[in-house]
Amino acid sequence: MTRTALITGATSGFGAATVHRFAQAGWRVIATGRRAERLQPLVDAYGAERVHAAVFDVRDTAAMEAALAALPADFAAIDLLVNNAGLAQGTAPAQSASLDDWRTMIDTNVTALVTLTHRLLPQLVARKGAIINISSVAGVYPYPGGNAYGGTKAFVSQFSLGLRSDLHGTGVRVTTIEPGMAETEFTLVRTHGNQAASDTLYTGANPMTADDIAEQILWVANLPAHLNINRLEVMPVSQSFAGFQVARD
Ligand code: NDP
Ligand code: 8X3
Repeated sequence: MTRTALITGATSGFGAATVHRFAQAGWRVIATGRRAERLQPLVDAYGAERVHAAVFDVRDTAAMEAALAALPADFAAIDLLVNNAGLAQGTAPAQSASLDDWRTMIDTNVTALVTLTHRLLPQLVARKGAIINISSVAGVYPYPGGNAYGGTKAFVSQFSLGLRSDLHGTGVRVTTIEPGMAETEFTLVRTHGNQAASDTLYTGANPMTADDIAEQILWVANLPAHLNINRLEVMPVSQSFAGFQVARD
């Protein structure tokens, strides 16, 4: 039986790579994002019977509802929700960070994620489906400038574990993937469009790729129904941990 996945943030990075991987593996995919011109090529590549583009801002609940109501019949029964849409904005210390940036991250990474999850839970329970939430190592290990972004991702990881508890006995699987550094548009967005900063971060660092993460998402989704990966933390070999810092008088 063909399964259907709804993948948010499919216009770029992990989400776009995941659409390719799932469509190639025979899934039906609902690909979402704001940039319609990035979604149409996915439909063109695999056909409208394999990929459906749903254009909406995840923070706009009415638009989200309208997109779900407009799903073609073949895409209406969702087996897997991949909550991937998200962003970091800013790297400044908390005391000089932009409150607008913080609110954008919370609205996108937290509020929109729980809204879509809440909306789809009844059918995921009915279908014994699965949820894969994209968190980050930034939600596990603090680093300077990670402040609100790390906070949103800590929420995603803990919310996922809470879902596991509440969904006990339903057969619904919930996984958090917590990636470290991967080269996507992530840093371009985080720096409000500074391509040079993005290039500097990734050059020579052998970061993970979007395909690396897409492969893990597909692996998790294809595991036997009696197995649940609770959390999967993954980094490039080139990235590890720094120590505690001490401020002296
Ligand atoms: P990209 O910037 O390449 O992709 C982000 C995606 O999220 C885009 O498709 C974008 O679509 C979508 N998105 C952002 N805001 C909204 C919105 N308001 N409404 C709808 N869609 C939105 O980054 P990544 O692929 O790297 O990021 C994907 C996820 O992975 C994020 O949650 C990120 O926090 C997480 N992550 C990334 C890591 C990395 O190093 N790259 C590491 C760990 C986690 P559009 O702008 O078209 O709407
Ligand atoms: C982003 C991962 O390592 O850039 O979620 O903080 S990292």
